[in-house]
Amino acid sequence: MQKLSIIGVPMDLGAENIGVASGPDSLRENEIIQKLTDAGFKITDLGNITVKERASLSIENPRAKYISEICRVSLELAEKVKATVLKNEKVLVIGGDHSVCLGAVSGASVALSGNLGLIYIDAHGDMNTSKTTLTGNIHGMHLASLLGFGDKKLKHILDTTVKVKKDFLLLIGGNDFDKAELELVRNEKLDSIFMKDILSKGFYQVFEKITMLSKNASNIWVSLDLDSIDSVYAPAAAMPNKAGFTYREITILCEEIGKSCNVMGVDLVEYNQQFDVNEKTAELAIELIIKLFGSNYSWYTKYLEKNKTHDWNNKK
Ligand SMILES: [Mn+2]
Repeated sequence: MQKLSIIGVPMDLGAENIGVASGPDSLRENEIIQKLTDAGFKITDLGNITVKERASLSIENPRAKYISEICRVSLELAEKVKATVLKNEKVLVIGGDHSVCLGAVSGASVALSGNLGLIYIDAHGDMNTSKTTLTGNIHGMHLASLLGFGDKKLKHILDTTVKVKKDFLLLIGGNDFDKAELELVRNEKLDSIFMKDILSKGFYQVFEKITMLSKNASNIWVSLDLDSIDSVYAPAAAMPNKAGFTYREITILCEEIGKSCNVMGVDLVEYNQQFDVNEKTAELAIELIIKLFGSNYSWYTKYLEKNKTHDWNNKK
């Protein structure tokens, strides 16, 4: 049975105060551990990393708010992820805001000596630096750091290597990129499929690019920001998106990734329980995580399980 460790990072310091710190415990309340176990994984819950309260901290640098605490948490997370990957276990990191991706991917990359592809599903670029940022929020910068750009403190988590090589990155579902981020995508020739590309050319190219990346990178990390999903289906995304993926699109996308790639880690970020409607975002998040790790879970699998009255394979 495939082993999978869960690490919660209740950190919201990378964003404005948007209520995402309760993400890990909310998903546990929605029985993520039981559901992953039912889907065929042997789960170890490593608990939550302790993050200092926003009120107890001061902003030293308004262009990279709470950078010291974010770097401290990222290092602790990176060490935990690295140790787990070295034991040949899969990892699920539950945020928190998207800046938890920095420590998670840094730890996995160092454990795998940089042989790590990153599939980044997000409406935003998260590729500003402390020079180009409009908000000073680090959840809009960590991807630039993972690619080796921007502030040294952020890009040198664990060591000074570049954590994600440019041709090992695939951006999917972009809608709202800042000017500086679009320039970076263009100048560095980053592989990206914006929502507009999907609408104009169809999903086929997305599947093609996923297959290509899985051939180049034998290990894949998936970073899933809930704001890539239409707010009808994911109302509890911290920054709700009216133009994101539908339920049909995001479930099939995650299923395809899970089937065609060796997904060794996932971070699921930007969940705000306060906005949820009958827990539907939490339930969708759990479904997508299970699909990304190559197994299945949906209303249909539950329906079949509940209604199974006869074992057709048993000839008696
Ligand atoms: Mn994001």
